[in-house]
Amino acid sequence: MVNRLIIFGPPGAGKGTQAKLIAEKLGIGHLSTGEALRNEIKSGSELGKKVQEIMNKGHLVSDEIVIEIVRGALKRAEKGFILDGFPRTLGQAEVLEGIFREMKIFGIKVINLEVDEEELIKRLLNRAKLEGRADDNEQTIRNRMNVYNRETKPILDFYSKIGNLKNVFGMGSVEEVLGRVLKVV
Ligand code: B4P
Repeated sequence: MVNRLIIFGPPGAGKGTQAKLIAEKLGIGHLSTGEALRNEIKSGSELGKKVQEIMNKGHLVSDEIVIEIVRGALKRAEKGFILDGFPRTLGQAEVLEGIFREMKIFGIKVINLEVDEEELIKRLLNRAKLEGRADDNEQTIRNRMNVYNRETKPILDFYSKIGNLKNVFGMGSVEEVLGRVLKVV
């Protein structure tokens, strides 16, 4: 089993859901940049206030902020890691490759969860009811989908060329998807 993973996919694909289960199963660290940013907001810091404004519009937080979070978390992840929500731009993917080289981290696998757009919107609207996340209203969800298609999806080509991309069908129950992911890692 590979213990250095990146989980990738559009908003609502189930990255957070699967990453948590995979991390438990493999005994590795779960690093969610979305979660780390939400914690920064909760802390009430000046940085948190800036982050909140950006996330509530469905936009991406600046690379500098997210890269610092990731660098710190990778240093602490001695038993391996699953990165969830990072990278989200080609720039972040390139910086991440540099960090991996610098920290001598090799043999990474990228899991891409494939889910229909209609199902994504349904899941996010449902999450809005359950968790009341400020970025889960219909207008923001549409913005996040556009941002994903424009800025995040091109990363798939990057990983496909490196040769470590594994596509996983992300429809069906959480357990079914987990089973498929565990098969490819
Ligand atoms: P994230 O926290 O990463 O959230 P997400 O992409 O919307 O959702 P995810 O794919 O994790 O779905 P989940 O498991 O919750 O990002 C939020 C924001 O943070 C971004 O918009 C951005 O502003 C900022 N951000 C984060 N990383 C950044 C970065 N690197 N750079 C810049 N900005 C960054 O699943 C969704 C719902 O579906 C849940 O309710 C879940 O219970 C349900 N679900 C999951 N699997 C299911 C299944 N198989 N069947 C039915 N429902 C399912």
